[in-house]
Amino acid sequence: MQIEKYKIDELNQYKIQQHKRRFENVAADINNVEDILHKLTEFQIAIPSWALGTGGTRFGRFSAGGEPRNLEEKIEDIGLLHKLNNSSGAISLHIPWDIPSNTNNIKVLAAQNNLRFDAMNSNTFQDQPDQHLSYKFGSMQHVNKAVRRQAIEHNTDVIKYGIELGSKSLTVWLSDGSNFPGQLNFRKAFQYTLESLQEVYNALPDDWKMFVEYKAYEPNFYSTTVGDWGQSFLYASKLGFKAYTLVDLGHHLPNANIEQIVSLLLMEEKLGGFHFNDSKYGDDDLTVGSIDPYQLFLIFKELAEGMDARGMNHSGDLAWMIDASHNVKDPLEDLLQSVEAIMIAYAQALLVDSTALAEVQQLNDVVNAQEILQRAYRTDVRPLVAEARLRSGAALEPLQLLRELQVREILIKERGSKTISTGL
Ligand code: RM4
Ligand code: MN
Ligand code: MN
Repeated sequence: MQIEKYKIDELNQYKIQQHKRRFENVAADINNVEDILHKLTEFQIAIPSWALGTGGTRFGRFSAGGEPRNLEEKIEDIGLLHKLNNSSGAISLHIPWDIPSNTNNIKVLAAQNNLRFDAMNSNTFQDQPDQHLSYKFGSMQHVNKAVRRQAIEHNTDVIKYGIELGSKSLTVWLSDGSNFPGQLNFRKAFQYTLESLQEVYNALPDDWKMFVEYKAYEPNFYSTTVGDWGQSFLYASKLGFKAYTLVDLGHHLPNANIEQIVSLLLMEEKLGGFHFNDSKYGDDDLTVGSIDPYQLFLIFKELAEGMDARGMNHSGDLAWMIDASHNVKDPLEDLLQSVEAIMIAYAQALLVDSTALAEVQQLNDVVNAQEILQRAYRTDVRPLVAEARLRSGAALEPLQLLRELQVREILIKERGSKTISTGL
């Protein structure tokens, strides 16, 4: 399915008066509005190839129908999203779920949809049907050298696919750990993992980055070998300058201060990228911003300020990705909501008066510090985000247009109602 540009323009035209009123209202109080709009237009968030099928949990999965049957259809889906919002111009692939059958065709298709290839993701947390040795007791940490070798080779294969596609980074998330006390020697598990990661690191092209993603628990419940940002930071530091920590918002213990973690990782030049989602309890994989939008804003405030302090480019210098987050929602609708929530938090962060904040911090004026943050957070920035979209030819209201164009109904007609996508 394709969305013709004139359909976007038609609905925009219908909404334009209302939009202009709202935009002018908020823009009147912002002196660097053009700069903010430029940053919003530039900002791109990668869509994961494994989040386009209907989600659910390991207990059940309730398909909405029309799920993409292959990588080509996944790219088509992301192309639709990008056409609607002009903010999701990249795809992040999970291997072996999405091995391209013909790399050249895939590259052409991605280019036609204005998409680039973001980080490649490896998978040593599941056993594949044709796999020789099992990952039941871990992969890179495994006591058996042959299992570690298999995991290393899988990762170097993923790098090869990525090179062919033009990706520039590898995300390694390991489910390695233990379920019971005594099961593992922690130091050995760390050393084996480090040695294995080092071999993968050595296979990276010069202009690639490697992201070491941490997770507090699940599927292992007693210990996790890359369990928190401290451990990830340790691996990344020992590996070298191409290795970074990746923060997945669902991978912390309850009430962790993620914005502080982000701030310090940025200071140490070890923050590589993000997986956005939201959670109430653990790795719930809920839509980013659906549970705690204030936390998302606080994270973005640290990101914007920390990146500015180091002269970094907001859009290109970190890898911005969404992780699976749709659960019972239509995945395309969920992804539009996710991107919108990220753009809103980013726009709010750009509104923070950082000079005034630094001054009141120096005076220990706690009350005004809160006022400054919440003034930005409570500004309705949706018209700014919409204006950035309008200027780049995308839809003023992507979600509404998706429904009006009956995208899901058309995809069901094209692909059938019983299709199942690869992924979790
Ligand atoms: C993990 C982690 C990884 C993702 C898998 C599917 O919990 O978030 O980033 O690749 O799930
Ligand atoms: Mn993740
Ligand atoms: Mn996760």
